[in-house]
Amino acid sequence: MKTFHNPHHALHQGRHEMFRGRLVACHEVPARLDHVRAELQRRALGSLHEPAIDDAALDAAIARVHDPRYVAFLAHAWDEWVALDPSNAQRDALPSVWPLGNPHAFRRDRPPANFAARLGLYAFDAGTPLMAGTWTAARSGAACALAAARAVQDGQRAAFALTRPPGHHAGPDFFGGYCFLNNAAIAAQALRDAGRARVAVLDIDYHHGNGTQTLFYERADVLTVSLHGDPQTEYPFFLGYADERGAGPGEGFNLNLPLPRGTGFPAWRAALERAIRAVADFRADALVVPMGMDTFEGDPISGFLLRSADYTTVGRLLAELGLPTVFTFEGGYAVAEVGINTVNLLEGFWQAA
Ligand code: OKP
Ligand code: ZN
Repeated sequence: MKTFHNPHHALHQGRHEMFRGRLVACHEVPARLDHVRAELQRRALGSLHEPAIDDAALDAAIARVHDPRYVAFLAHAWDEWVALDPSNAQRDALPSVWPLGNPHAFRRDRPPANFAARLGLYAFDAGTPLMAGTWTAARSGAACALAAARAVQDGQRAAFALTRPPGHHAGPDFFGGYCFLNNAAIAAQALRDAGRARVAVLDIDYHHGNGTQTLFYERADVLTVSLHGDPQTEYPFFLGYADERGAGPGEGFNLNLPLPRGTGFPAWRAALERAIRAVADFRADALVVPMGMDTFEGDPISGFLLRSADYTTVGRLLAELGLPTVFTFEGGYAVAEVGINTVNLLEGFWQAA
């Protein structure tokens, strides 16, 4: 198995996120990825690569998923933040004003010139700091996703995009939940564009993959399935219910399996098996797994109770689908254990593949 790791990930290193009226230390830290890479090397699982993708191909793959105005916004965001006030160079950019969805309340068709306002047009939370290196890190992460999709397309059974910031909360023109570019969606679309007729995305992060759901909601060629904490109590709160089944031609091609906080492995596994059956029934030609490791019992911001050994089983169950598979690294904030848990899953997959 090939792992494509993001050599620029540490350029994205937020200081604070807004949480219930306070700025708290960021959970999504560079050490997460370093632990995974170290564990892959320690257990000699597969080979480690930097993505070798040319700029034009990468821009094209990003543009298949994200709106050009949003991409331009991200590319220039830091410079504009600093231009607003030179002392901003010392501070991460976080939004603090948003246009509500009601079309008679606020207009979303007039991106304000004021950059602090424009931040709120594209962000859906105040927990996703943007800094000088964010664009470079996120763009290089998209390159990892594209390289992993190409490796699978070239005949590898599986490939792993080991990158941060994560991606599954990012939509066509929005960021939030620590995510800017949707790496899993970029991989899924790249597989479609390479000729795979039906691609399934099976999101196992603790949090609903709202960005991916939004991106493919009206499409029948990409099945999106997500297993996650019930949005009634869990982030991202405003999407992820079981009655969201897709729309238009995509009707029936989105499956949400929300589970209550406190869910342990037996019930989680039963839901995973249901998700796997949906992927098999769809007759997918390829699989993308947004691989969040925040279902772990020790995760500081999540509420499921999976144990380290369970991830080996998860990997085996995913492998039994028999599909070419791209994994993208998403959440997982129990930093000391995230390497072991991630590699357990990948090793379980590999042993059964
Ligand atoms: C990103 B990914 C915790 C508040 C939660 C956002 C969580 C984003 C999760 N103090 N804030 O899906 O792992
Ligand atoms: Zn998560």
